[in-house]
Amino acid sequence: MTLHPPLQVNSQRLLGDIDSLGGIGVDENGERTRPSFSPQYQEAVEWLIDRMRAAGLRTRIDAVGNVIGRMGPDNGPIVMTGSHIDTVRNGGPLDGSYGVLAGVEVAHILSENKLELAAPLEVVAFADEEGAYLSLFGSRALAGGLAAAEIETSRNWQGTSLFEAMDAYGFDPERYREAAYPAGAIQKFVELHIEQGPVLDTQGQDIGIVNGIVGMRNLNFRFLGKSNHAGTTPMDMRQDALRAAAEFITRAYTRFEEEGEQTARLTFGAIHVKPNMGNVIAREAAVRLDCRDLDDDRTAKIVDQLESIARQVALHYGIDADVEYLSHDRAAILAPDIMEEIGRAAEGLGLTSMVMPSGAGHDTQVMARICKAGMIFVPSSNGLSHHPDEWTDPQQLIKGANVLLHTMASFLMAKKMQPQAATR
Ligand code: HGY
Ligand code: MN
Ligand code: MN
Repeated sequence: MTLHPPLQVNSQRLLGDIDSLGGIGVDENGERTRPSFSPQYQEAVEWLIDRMRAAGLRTRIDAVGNVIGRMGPDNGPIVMTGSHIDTVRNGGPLDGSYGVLAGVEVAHILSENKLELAAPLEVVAFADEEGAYLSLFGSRALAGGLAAAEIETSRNWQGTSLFEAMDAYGFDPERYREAAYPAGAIQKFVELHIEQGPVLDTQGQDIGIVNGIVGMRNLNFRFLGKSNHAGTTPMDMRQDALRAAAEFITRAYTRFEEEGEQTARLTFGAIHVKPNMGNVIAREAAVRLDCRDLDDDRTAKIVDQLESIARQVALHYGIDADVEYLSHDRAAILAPDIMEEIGRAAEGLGLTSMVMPSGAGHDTQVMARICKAGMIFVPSSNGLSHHPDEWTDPQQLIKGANVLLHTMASFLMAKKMQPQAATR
């Protein structure tokens, strides 16, 4: 539904906010790294709370660190938008932050125009979306169903558990269940996000209307051999964990290509070696697997195949191997009526759009378990993301934010009021 004259976000304010938040957590090497439960993240949270309050939102931080801004009626099922402000290591300025700040801007416009809301609006920055400790942690806590063991066992690469990180940051990890919303409390959730892939950019489309989000399985394959001297140990008398891990990775990709998987994605993005010294045969090599597809059965089949390859390789090199299941976020199909509303908003604003799946994981796939959920994409230049050069044309960012504004307004408006045009 579009309003006349059409509401518009304040471009200068939104782009300024994106720039300001993008400057938080940038180290002396110019790298932006803002994992949840870190001092850099805390600085971003404090900045965000100020911006939320300036937009007329009442703010709170829940039991697991989700930052929540609210306006409108005290009761009634909530219309929610949001994303995340944590980043990957050396990440870009838009992944997550764009959706949170566009949500704050929506609130700002609604309050500036004194629009009467039929339902409460909440804008959320979810904790640890990137999974420094546990993938999609904040939305999983908010949606409910998180097991205490997941908080105790999930660790970052340095070995700090989520439990320890929360505790050190000032939260009581035992109280994580308090973050869960009661069933039915949220009626709709919409997330605005950069696509993080090349489709919209190459197809020249303004808006992506997301119909599904891939499921993600994260595992740790550990190869356990024996350290020894690099010079004196004959080649046929070694238990070399790193050589086994290298062969495992190669055979995994070979099998994946032989199977001709088209929609699935396989990534070994990280490896930890002990003792990690050039003149010592590795006693341990842990490789991190990220496997995705819209079809959860397909990723289950792929993981089974990789587990049998790991066992064969370990046998061949006379070493042990084990697998740690880190997280499994199920694929999500998004709500057709929210997709329709996004399409109407884009059309009303004279923008081109296309329906597409998301190859990236998002909090929306968790929220889809408890309410009607939708996602709006804008193009990523050259499809680049999880990279400091992640970039989207500012005009595209504004178009996406206006589509979010109109989509949210259509869900929130009590009656079709004639607001004055917002200030630019
Ligand atoms: O990994 C992802 O897909 C998301 O950016 N956390
Ligand atoms: Mn993201
Ligand atoms: Mn990301």
